[in-house]
Amino acid sequence: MARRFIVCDGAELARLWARIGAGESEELTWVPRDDESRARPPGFRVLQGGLCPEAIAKLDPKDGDEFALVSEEGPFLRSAVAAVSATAPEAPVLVMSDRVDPDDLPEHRCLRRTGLRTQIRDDIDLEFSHLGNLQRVVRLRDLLVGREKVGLLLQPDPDPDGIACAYALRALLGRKSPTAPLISFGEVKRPENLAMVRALGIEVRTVTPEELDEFDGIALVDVQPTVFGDPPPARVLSVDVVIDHHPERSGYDAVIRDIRTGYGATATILTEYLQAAEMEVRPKLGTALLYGIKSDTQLLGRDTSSADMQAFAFLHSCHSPALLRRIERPALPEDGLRALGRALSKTEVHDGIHLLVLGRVREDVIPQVAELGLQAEGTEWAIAAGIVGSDLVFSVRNVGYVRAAGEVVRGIVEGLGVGGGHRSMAKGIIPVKAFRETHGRCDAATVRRVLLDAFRRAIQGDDD
Ligand SMILES: [Mn+2]
Repeated sequence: MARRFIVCDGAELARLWARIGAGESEELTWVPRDDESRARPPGFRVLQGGLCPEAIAKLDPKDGDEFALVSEEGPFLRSAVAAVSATAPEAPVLVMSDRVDPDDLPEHRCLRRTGLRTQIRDDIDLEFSHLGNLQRVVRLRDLLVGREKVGLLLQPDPDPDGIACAYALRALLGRKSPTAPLISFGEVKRPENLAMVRALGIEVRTVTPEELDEFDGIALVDVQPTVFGDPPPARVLSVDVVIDHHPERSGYDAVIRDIRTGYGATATILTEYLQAAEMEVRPKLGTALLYGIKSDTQLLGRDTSSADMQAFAFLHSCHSPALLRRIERPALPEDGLRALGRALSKTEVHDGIHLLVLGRVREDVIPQVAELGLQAEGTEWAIAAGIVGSDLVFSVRNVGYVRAAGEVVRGIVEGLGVGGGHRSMAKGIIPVKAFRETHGRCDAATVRRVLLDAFRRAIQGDDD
């Protein structure tokens, strides 16, 4: 087995190392300072002959062995690096020092510097941050333990972040849906949100403000009371819990309030709670939280903090890839596939624009077709359009280095319908009636011609 030679400067650092506990393959040596007695730190032996190539040679370093040099003193570290280089030029060197700059060390091809104390310090700070989260969990549980029925209130048209958070909070409180239902003033509508509640088997109940009276506890996640109207229903202005990452609002009371505006998702806060409370995160919950973070941050792009990254990494190890796939790629219905087939038979990519007109389809087919359209060779913009109810709905995807999709779509629907989105994905809705009034008809050929024209103009700017 390859060995690690640890060379400590003085008894204090050697004792610190001994207290932390040496690794199995570590050979511990120390160089006593002039003023130090030779009282041997446990497990350590003196580096015979001091810091010189001969002393290092006596350790008999072999191929694959490594060195750690532990000191806060430049002269010590410079001699140590030089001595190792002279004896074992190929051996990697880890310098552990909080004070000495790597630039002040002799040239070495395989040398890393890290702080010994800062290493431990970082871990201590992390533990205190866990402790703070544990305290929040304890308070949450204390506050709600005696309540009969706690409503977990989400924003209207609840999104994956909110749904995942309520689901996690319910687990943290040790409750099931009868005593802690997910509730909202508006139903889950967007296809991707519906796909999530279906795949996870989570129920979100739509309630009226009056129905809040049946709850003797209310917790808001991923939302704050003042979002619910102007003025909001009186009952939500005084609640038990608010956990959110949106900008902090005033004008309401909450016994417990945890708002972290620097976070990309509220699911990150709940993930930290689960970690702090050392709760087992089952695949369903792990997948819900992972998807919550993924969708709120556009896969760790927009507004992502390092806390989101860490929560995501943790959740990645306990989520179910199959379940995530089912949420993100809902099964396409047969008639949707046939509509896609007809649209593909007319596929053309013009000026980087790939437009697929589907006719009447289920709404969730449209974004999936737009995704697919982006794969066509030469495509910078993919648009899938279809009729849903009495609306013309279109989804837009782009390659990411062109104009922002949301901006383009807002320009196109202006005066006709609604639209918006982000850098690389967007959605527009135009009532068929409004489309007909402006363009005469709303058949596939007209939709194709009008959308292509509009996108060309919007993407290329106003040079025609
Ligand atoms: Mn959110």
